[in-house]
Formats: sequence, C-alpha cells, structure tokens
Amino acid sequence: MPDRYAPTPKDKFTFGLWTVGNTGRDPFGEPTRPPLVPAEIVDLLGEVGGVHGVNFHDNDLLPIDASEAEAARIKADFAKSLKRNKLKVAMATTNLFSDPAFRDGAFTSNDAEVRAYALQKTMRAMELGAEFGAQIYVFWGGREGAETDAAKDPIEATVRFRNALDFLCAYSIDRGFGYKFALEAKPNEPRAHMYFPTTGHYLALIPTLKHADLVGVNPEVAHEHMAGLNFTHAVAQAIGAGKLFHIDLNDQEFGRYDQDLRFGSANPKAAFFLVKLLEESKYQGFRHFDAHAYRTADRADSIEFARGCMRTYLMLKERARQWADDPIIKSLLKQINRAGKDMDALSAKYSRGHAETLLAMRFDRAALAARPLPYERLDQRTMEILMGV
Ligand code: GLT
Ligand code: MN
Ligand code: MN
Repeated sequence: MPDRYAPTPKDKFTFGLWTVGNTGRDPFGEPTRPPLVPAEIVDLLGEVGGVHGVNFHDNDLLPIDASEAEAARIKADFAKSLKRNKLKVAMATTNLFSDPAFRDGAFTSNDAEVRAYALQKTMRAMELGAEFGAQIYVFWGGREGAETDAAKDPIEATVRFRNALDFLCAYSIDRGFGYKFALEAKPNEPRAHMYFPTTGHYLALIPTLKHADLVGVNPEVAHEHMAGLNFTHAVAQAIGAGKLFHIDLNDQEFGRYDQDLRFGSANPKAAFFLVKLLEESKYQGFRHFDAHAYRTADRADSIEFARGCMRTYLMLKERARQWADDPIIKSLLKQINRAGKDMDALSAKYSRGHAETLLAMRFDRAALAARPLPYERLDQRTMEILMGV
C-alpha cells in the first residue's frame, strides 16, 4: 500500500545544512554527533527521501577562512551531491552571528568597520546563494540586539538596520539576483534583547524600506513561542499583508530556552492550526524545517527526525482537510458565523448616511449576548479529528 504521508519534492519541504547537520552541541555540552561536510548532509537528505531542497548560510557551505582552492573543491562536491540526490537550493542566508567580530551585532554594530564587513560578507553570500539558484534570501539578525541598553541607541540601531537592507536590496537589483528577502525575528539570542523581536515588528519595518516590495518575513514557530505568542496569528498577519515569503517550521515549548524541536512534537494542536492556515491560504513558498534532532540522536535517528517533520506536516494537512469536510464542524461553523448582508453593507464603507443609520440603530444587547456560541463542542470535535476519532 502506498504511504499517503510520504513527502514528494512538490511539497516544497526544505532543510538547512545546519539542521540535519547539527552535531548536538549545546551551551553546556560538546557535540554528540560527528560533523558532516555539506555534500554528506545532502546525501543524508537524499536518504531521508522526498525533500525538495536545502538551504545554507555562507559558512555552512564554506568555512569562513576557506582558501579559494578549498572553496572551489567544496562547491564542486556540493553541486555533485545536489545533482546525485535531485535536490535544489531554495534559500540562502549569511552567518552574521558566529564570528566574534559580530559580538556586538553586524548591521547594528557600534563599529562602522564591522558594519561595512557585514555588508561585504552578505554581498558575497548573496552571490554564493545565487550561484546555486537560491530564490529566497533570509536575514536573521542573530546578534542585532544588545545585552545592555547602555550600549546602543535603539533608534540609531533601527536606522542602521534599515540602511543595510536598503543597500542590499539595491545590490540584488543591480546584480539581477532576483532575490526575495525574508526577515526572521527572534526575541533574544541567547541573552541579548533583539531589536526586532517578533514577526509583527518586522511587518512594521518593511513599509519603511526603499524596496519594500522585495522584502517579506520568515516567521519561525519557536521564536514566536519563545515570546509567548500565538504563531498562527503572526503568520496570518503576514499572509494578509502579502509578506509571507518563507517559513521556519519547528516546535518549542512555551517558557523554555530555544529548543528547535521536530515540527509538531511539542504543540501538535498549534501545529494543526498552522498547517490548516498555510494550506487553506494556498501558501506557495518553501516549508523549511529549521529544527534539529535530539542530542541523543545518531545518524539513523537524525534521518527519522527529518522524516518525522515532513510526516507530521502531511498528517496535519490531511486532518485539516477532514476538519473542513466534517459535517459536525460544518454545521457548527454555519451556526457561529452569522452573516448579515445589510449590516456588513453599512460598515463596509464610510458614508455620512451609513454613519447616521448606524448611530440611529437600536441593538438588543441581551439578545446578542444570548446567541449560542458552542465553541466547546467545536474545539472538542477538532480534538477528536486531530486524534483520529
Ligand atoms: C539559526 C537560527 C535560525 C535561523 C537560521 C538562519 S540560523 O539556526 O536559530 O532560527 O533561521 O540564519
Ligand atoms: Mn530559523
Ligand atoms: Mn530557531
């Protein structure tokens, strides 16, 4: 029997080199898995099966101090492994956080030379991504924040960040890369307070950019959960603004330090509403799993981790379809959505007449409050569908 949860490249599932290549290192412990070179990570993804593509930071592919000869060899091996495994490069990004040069930030650093270096590094990384056909360019400001607000003027930091984005958008246009840029928020990393802590903050920044049309967001489940927020609402706002250019799927328990867990493994109900939203809104972009396996995982278990991310997504997608087709859900939805054409017509557009009509209306508050809203039944039915009952 064919496995109906088996992914195919059409599902547009992607993994970063740093996700399945994660070695299990954490702030308190050394790696638990041997490091893999990029071509080996691509082979691992080939073994996982059904993956669309792979994403990288410049230094996931090329060590920061690689010689030209070394870089050429790594790139050639990587290209061969992509071909062998029929994988594409979907997204590229810059590592502006690991090197101590960025300890005070990159685009927002207090040092003009660091800011200039960050631009240079990003331009080179954009070139590298374009060489492999990346369409999306992510900005995750891993160090764009401050451990103490005595260090930086936060208004000036925002100006610096905006200037960098304006510069890099213009560079992309100039070079004809055709990138769409996706900004990824995170509240803290690891101790510092970030300047753009949530997706909403970035959605507010974008209209102030020179090339706002090129720039959207890359929301990540874990990052919104770290801030105690409802991820699906953030994504919905991005979709509504036409700005969901990319998405980082993983999971994260609330009130915990950065976990990057297998998709849907911590909050399956929240994951269900997210998948439902992405599918019903016909999101066309990549579905990137920015997560990594448990520290205990070996290679075989890391493969299971990657398969699990995709499988859970596809299971939830099926549940979302069941939900929409379920007769009980349908009748409950009908009951709670009380359409009122005349009412809507009044409020759809302002006119003095509409305002006067509204002002003259008498509303029966008690009757409004007495109308049934069986959300307990609706939610329980949702749970039953989720649990396969
Ligand atoms: C890092 C971070 C992620 C970002 C990556 C892109 S790097 O793993 O935690 O959320 O998406 O820069
Ligand atoms: Mn991410
Ligand atoms: Mn993360």
